[in-house]
Amino acid sequence: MRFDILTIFPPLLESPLQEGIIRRAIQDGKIEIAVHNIRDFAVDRHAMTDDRPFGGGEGMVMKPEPIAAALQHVREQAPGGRVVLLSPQGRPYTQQVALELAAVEHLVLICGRYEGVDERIRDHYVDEEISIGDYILTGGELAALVLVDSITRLLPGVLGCAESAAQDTFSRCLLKNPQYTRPRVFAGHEVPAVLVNGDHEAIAEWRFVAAVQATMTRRPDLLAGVSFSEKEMAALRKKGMLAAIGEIIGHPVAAVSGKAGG
Ligand code: 9D3
Repeated sequence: MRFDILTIFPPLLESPLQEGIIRRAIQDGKIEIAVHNIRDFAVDRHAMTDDRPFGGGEGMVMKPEPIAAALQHVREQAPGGRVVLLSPQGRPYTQQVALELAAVEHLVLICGRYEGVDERIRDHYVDEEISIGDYILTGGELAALVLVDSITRLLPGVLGCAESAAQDTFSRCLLKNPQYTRPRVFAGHEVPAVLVNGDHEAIAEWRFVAAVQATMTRRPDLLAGVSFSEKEMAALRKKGMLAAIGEIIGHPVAAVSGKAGG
């Protein structure tokens, strides 16, 4: 998958894209990321990328020509590509949207700044507009990083185990179970015994139950649409959790045949 990112602050994007799973995905050729400085495509001799709004009003607006020229440059390098404008007015970004975008071969991400971009860019160059949440950022750069990060980890072969993203508890609306690493006893605090006794069946059940527990306490709203296999239901019932979830969602938990247990 190819990402082209248009920004007036390329350094904001550099180091986050040079570490960890993203770095490895680039090295392995799973993704390609090109960051383009919109200022390089400015049309006047002062390389201005913003200007005052017609009709007056607060702040500055990003000029259309540099963005259009940067998009033109990207198209010359790689035609096609879905053009996404990161903006507070956009469609809310969710795991569902990440899955949708992970199926696209080429994404072009435009990072807005100031009060926004000239409406004609939105009207004639942008395929969709995305917001990463209801809070105010100083620009679209961090949002672009959120998209690159969440999409990249969904691509085949990017995570260590190819299946690990598909089996993610999050893709079925559960939070992750708590994680532990060595040492087994840290400052007198022990790792749950089940995780170190080598019973893989028991470990799988513990992880599942712990994920549901975390979700019940921290994000009970996520349980609204959840369903469990018979095996999972049995594990929850044993802990008295099935009834508790029923209380939270307002109706008995539904069993689903398709989901593998554990
Ligand atoms: C204080 C300025 N606001 C007037 C009510 C409008 C505004 C313009 C530009 C607010 C934020 C921004 C910059 N933000 C983004 O470009 C952005 C963003 C965000 O702020 N929140 C969540 N997702 C995104 S994606 C891009």
